[in-house]
Amino acid sequence: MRKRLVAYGRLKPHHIAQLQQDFELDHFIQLESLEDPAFLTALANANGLINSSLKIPVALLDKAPKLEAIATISVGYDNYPVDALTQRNILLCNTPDVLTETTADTGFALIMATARRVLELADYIKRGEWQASIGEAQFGTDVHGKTLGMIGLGRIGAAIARRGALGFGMKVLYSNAAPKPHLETELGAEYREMDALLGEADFVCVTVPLTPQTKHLIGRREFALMKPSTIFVNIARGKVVDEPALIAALEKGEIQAAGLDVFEQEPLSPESPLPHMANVVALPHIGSATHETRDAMTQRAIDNICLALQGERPISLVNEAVWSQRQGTS
Ligand code: 8YV
Repeated sequence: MRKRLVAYGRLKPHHIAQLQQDFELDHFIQLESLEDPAFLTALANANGLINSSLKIPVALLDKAPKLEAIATISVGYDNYPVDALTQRNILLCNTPDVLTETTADTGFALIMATARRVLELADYIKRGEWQASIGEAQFGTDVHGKTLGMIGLGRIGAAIARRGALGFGMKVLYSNAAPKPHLETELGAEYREMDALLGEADFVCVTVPLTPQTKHLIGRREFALMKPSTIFVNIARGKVVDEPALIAALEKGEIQAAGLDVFEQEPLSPESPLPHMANVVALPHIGSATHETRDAMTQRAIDNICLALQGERPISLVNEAVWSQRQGTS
């Protein structure tokens, strides 16, 4: 009997056709609530789930007793109860690698846009205010040759650091759970304790995953350690930063500017002052959002779920323990 798959999120026709070749597919583009009866019926019979942005609570797993594997169309997996999935022997697969360079491009776009005040000055010209040569009030800050402080130096962090060091002659500092000797050799990157990095860097760029340990990693104390000229960039997850502390630091001039792709609440609350602040460039979580990369991420998720449901090892697996257990090696 063919296995049953639930897919959540917008998919291109060729991706849907591919899934329908192998599975009985129940596809949901948007749900008002996780209690949607059609969704719950589909989930009750599903062997697999492919998901872009639904947050999956443990209680939902109780409603999916046949679930063998989940493929998320994202590298981050903070939307999933990983321990509960592992306990239930459910594989969780993600999409690293294919989005690394695109997300690093977005990170660098934020560095450039904040430092050179791109949006603010594009608005200035749109308002018809460019009537004489610009003056010091419109000057920006150099990026090349400055010090880039990376909080987290995983795949995406390393790709941003590479752009900084090799493309812009920046000195790279990093703070990370594990030292990265190969990047020290390749980029001349230097390890720092986080507090020291915050005081030294001209640009502080956050790329750590969201975990209980990194929630509000950057808050009032950390902003106070930064220089008034620091430009802060968050391309990771909003909850890594205490947002009221960030707003206060920007208002008080404790830091110069912020480039933000992610927020504590997404979509961003209409009440948030952040997108309206002159020294903030706010983007609607577009880190990996290009045609090419989203296609590649979806294809990776499809490949992962196909392999997992055929009993083969998925390409990118979050909870390795489930696979080892299935192989009888743990
Ligand atoms: C996702 C992301 O596409 O991959 C991630 O972790 O943040 C984005 O690139 C987004 O979460 C929607 O699934």
